[in-house]
Amino acid sequence: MTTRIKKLSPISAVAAACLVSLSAIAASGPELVDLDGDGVISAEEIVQIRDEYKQTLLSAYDTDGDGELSRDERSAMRMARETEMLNTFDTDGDGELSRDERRAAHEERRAAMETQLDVNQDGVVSDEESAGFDSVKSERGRGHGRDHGRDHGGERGGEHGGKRSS
Ligand SMILES: [Ca+2]
Ligand SMILES: [Ca+2]
Ligand SMILES: [Ca+2]
Repeated sequence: MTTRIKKLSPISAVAAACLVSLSAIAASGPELVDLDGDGVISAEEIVQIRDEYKQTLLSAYDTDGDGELSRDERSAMRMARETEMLNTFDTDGDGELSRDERRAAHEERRAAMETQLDVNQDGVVSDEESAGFDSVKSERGRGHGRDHGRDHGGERGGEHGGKRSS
């Protein structure tokens, strides 16, 4: 007796099909890749990928080309993202995301993230594999939003000593 394992869920099929569209990019976030091929996705790699992702979004939604996203441009981006979320996860087609649908979206993203982090594809995200992501995540959790104290008073009046006799 063989059990058929149905691995291809409709959701991931749709997600894969949507990779071409920019709104899909906006909805799904950047894909994490082990850029230097050392087997782990380091915090630096994640930062770099996110920066590039921001650039992608910027070039996609910066319609007036001034190099930043205005409020209108941002809301256009958000709309595209939401539409994409609906297209992908509104499984009952009622035009909004129920709690279950949101959860499914969340799960899907988490699964995708884990697949990406599992660089050696052994089905397990090891501590090494998740370390970079974890450190970026905790950093983001802490210093979110406001730029509080850009430089914490590094050099204050440093005229000190330095007598030289030649
Ligand atoms: Ca790496
Ligand atoms: Ca729905
Ligand atoms: Ca792994």
